[in-house]
Amino acid sequence: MNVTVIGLGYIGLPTAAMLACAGHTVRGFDVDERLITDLRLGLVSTQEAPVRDLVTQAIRRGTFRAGTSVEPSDVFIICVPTPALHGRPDLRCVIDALRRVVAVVRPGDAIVLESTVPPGTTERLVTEELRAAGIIPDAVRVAHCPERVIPGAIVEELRGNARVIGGRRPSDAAFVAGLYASFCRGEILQTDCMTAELTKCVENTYRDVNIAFANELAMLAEDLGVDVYETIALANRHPRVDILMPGPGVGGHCIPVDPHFLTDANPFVTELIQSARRVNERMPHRIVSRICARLPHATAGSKIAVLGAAYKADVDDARESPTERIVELLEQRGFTASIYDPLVRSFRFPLTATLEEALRGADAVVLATGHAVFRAIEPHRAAKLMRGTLLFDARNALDAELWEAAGFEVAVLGRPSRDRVARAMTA
Ligand code: SAJ
Repeated sequence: MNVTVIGLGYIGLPTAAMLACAGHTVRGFDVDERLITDLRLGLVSTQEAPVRDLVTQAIRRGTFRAGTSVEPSDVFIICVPTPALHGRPDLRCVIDALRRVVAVVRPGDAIVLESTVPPGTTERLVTEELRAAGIIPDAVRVAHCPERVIPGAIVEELRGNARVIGGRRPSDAAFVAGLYASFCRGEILQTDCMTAELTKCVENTYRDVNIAFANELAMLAEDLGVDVYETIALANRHPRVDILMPGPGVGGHCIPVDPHFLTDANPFVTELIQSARRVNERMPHRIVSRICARLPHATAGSKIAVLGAAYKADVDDARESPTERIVELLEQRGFTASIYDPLVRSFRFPLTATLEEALRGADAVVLATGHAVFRAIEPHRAAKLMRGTLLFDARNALDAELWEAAGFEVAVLGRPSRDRVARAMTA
């Protein structure tokens, strides 16, 4: 088939390449002209090696071309961002993409929306845009096929994950299912548009609520003087319990956003979802309060080294990263934050060029992202560079004993301090 993929970001680009390698003729469109120029030159700038390899392969085969306009095609797949603006879904990119599609769409073509949207959006927007262009909506096939891949394992999950395809009519879902079956080895589950939209939002909201539960347990465990990681590990040995891990908050462009699509649909019946959001949003406060409690003699301008700007381990993406809020709160309290992340290229706050620069003269160091490179830091070297001796590990990712042996006072989110444990045991 001739397929056009609109939006060549972390989902659209690998999807386009996957289809091109499966034998389709694929054209990619993006509003970012520099990205198009780079792709035409064969330059693929993504940190995930399998994505780079796949896109390079598709370009070499000649079945994938990037362009600056949307041209006629059998299928149009829209993979553009749908952020939340002040807690409400911002659908401007989807509308812009749809307008480009309806300008060239022909009867019998299919429009597939992969972007996460609030329930009811696909049918409503596509119908509105087709009508506005004078096209009878029923003449076009329409489906919502939410992306489900996790950054860090995109290619593997694109191939292997089950897909949910919601069609406006069962025949629309069946048509699109045929296309996705050409590269997806996972099960392809067909339903209607609204169910597919709700399912996607539910998946990410489930994760947000589960992490909020873990974060609440971390705070409770600290107060009780118990190690939350041991507790979660033991509870997860129950065959029907699966609690996620606490952390400094929930980042990324999906999980902190998608629950709003549900709460916005009905604020009165989504109290649990709203509470979970609040718990996760407050985690940076908890971390900064614990750091401040440990640095009672810190003066204005005391330096805190923050390791990690990415929203999670081993990715280069810093969107909605909890580090942003941690830095804001540290600065509000008069600290100077020096942030180091060797994977991230652009961040709201300046990043130091080296680890040494971040640590030199610091009164404390906070681990905000569990990158593998941070686990390789030599604590003795860090101790020599720093002025203070506090390590706050918000990811439970570092070897506390090793850091303590190098003279650090180690505080871990969800773990009581060791002196507190000792006091409790002698009481
Ligand atoms: N996090 C925790 N504790 C955990 C797991 C994650 O605090 O136990 C934090 C991470 O540090 C990060 C945030 O949650 O800040 C989100 O990370 P993630 O790895 O849970 O998810 P994403 O945002 O990278 O990808 C999610 C995935 N959704 C689900 O697993 C249900 C992915 O499959 C979706 O395709 C993606 O959102 C999306 O684009 O919607």
